[in-house]
Amino acid sequence: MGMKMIFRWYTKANGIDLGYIRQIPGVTGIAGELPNEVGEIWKLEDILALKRQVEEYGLEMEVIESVKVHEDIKLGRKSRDLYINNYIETIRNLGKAGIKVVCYDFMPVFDWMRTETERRLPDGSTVLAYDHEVIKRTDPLRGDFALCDWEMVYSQKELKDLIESYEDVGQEGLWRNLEYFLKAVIPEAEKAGVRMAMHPDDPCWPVFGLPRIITNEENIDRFLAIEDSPYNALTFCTGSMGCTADNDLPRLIGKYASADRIAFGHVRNVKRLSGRSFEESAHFSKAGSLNMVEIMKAYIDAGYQGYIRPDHGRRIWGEKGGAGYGLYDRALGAMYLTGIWEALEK
Ligand SMILES: [Mn+2]
Repeated sequence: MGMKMIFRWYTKANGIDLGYIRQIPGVTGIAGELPNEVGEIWKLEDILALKRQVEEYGLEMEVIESVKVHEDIKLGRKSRDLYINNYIETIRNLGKAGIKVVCYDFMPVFDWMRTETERRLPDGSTVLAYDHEVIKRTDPLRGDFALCDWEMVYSQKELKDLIESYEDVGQEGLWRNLEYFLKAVIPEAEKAGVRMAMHPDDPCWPVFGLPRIITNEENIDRFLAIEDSPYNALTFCTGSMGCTADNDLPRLIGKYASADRIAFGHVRNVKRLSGRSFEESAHFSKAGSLNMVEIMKAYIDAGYQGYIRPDHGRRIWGEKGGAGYGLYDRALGAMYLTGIWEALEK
């Protein structure tokens, strides 16, 4: 197999046992993280300690997901240079520890956005869901914000200040701030041997009037052209890009993987509902709107050698905690994707 199947693993006291992850056939490593505050430098010794912990279970840690970008960078505030320097220092340390790929995103304020974390499907499992009508009638500035965990990340005042700051930045301002970030970081990432892998916006359109730019082919082309280097790459997420039928996923995977601009693939299904609403689903093609065989075939046809992981799973078999990131359904997803890959390859 040319690609490496990995599994996202959170550094939590009560997180998923690495010993369980190694029991999923075909999974050779994890995408790891450190619990640092956004903007802090990741210390080399901490990264190495985490890597050793993972390797004790016979698993690799060559991918980090994610190193978050400080809001001051996205907003283009004066303090951004300090945070960009810290970011570069983190990338250098990750490179020294043998990390090959860093997943990150450039979404203002919220990264993923859903309106429910426990929508029950007919089979009794629960999934994350996004109801566009709920988003349209929600105004986070009015204080009626009660969406999926974010109210625990920001206070009402912080949220208000942030959202108002982005009104001045706008879509083109966000592009300029991304360009400033990439011009500084990509040459250093290249020296460090670390591929920066941008995750698309999830969902791939603006929410609450906040700008979002990594959403479609035109914008991804624009993003990749800012620094024309394999180190300025994508985490191609089929679940995020697949929120709209406008994105032709197999064609885009073929295009970007052939050009060596995909460093990491998040492969999962999503079920598109009416309007812009959607719910997450099992990885199985029939469970959602995406053709997973065509998606995996696009990777194989492009000769893809990078990392792939199953993405969000349902909550099944009585599992608690970690919305989207339990063990069981993601393990089924990994196995299903590996099966498609093997069948196509043989
Ligand atoms: Mn993803």
